[in-house]
Amino acid sequence: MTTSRKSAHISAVRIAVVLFANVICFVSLAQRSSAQNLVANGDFSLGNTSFASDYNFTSINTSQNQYTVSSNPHTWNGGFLSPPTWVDHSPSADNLALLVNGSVTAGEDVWRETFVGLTANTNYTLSAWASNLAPGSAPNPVLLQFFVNGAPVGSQFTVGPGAPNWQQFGAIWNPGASTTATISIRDANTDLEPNDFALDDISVATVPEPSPAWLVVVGLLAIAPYRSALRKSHRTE
Ligand SMILES: [Ca+2]
Ligand SMILES: [Ca+2]
Repeated sequence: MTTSRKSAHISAVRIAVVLFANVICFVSLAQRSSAQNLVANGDFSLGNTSFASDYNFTSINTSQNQYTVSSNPHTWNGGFLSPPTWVDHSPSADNLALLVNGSVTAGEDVWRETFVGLTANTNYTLSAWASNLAPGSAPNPVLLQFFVNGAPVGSQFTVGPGAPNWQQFGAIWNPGASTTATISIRDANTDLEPNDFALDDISVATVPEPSPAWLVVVGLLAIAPYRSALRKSHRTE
């Protein structure tokens, strides 16, 4: 093999590897986004139903450890933002989200749902979006994390400053041999101020593996630049 042909060969292999990685990533993300969300009321469009909480539901916020489901944080607590400055995360027209004044007691579930009929030994993506309800939360951030049957999964997520500032957090979790689980979200910040946040678009969904048919297509796409470069190097020798 000549030096120029070796160079073309190496370049083509590099392109193929990068292309293969990109296509695999695209297929994986597309399949994740199309997986069915098992959460009954993840976007809160149904209101205060189909989930549980250790917090107290109120129509007006008077203290910590309270929540509501609303489209307008300002009507719940006069210190919070109102639309159109603050809107929920879902594209639906109801604009409802879970609004929370963080608890001063550690270990309380902000949101909780029990799932049955899970597929054993299968990876699930646990995901949610969070936003501060009042600006200026940077020095004392909300600290969110998923829990399964009371045990933490993934890592603790620090909600960044500002509002509205919808940010996604989550974890990959596998139930092992079990087909039931109680999944919850907790806030590890137990301070009074500000520690006020919203949750929206909570999702529990399987992470499907790419199918063999997809892998064949991906493989053909990946080796196409290599075959093209090799043909060119043959012609120029
Ligand atoms: Ca929503
Ligand atoms: Ca608070």
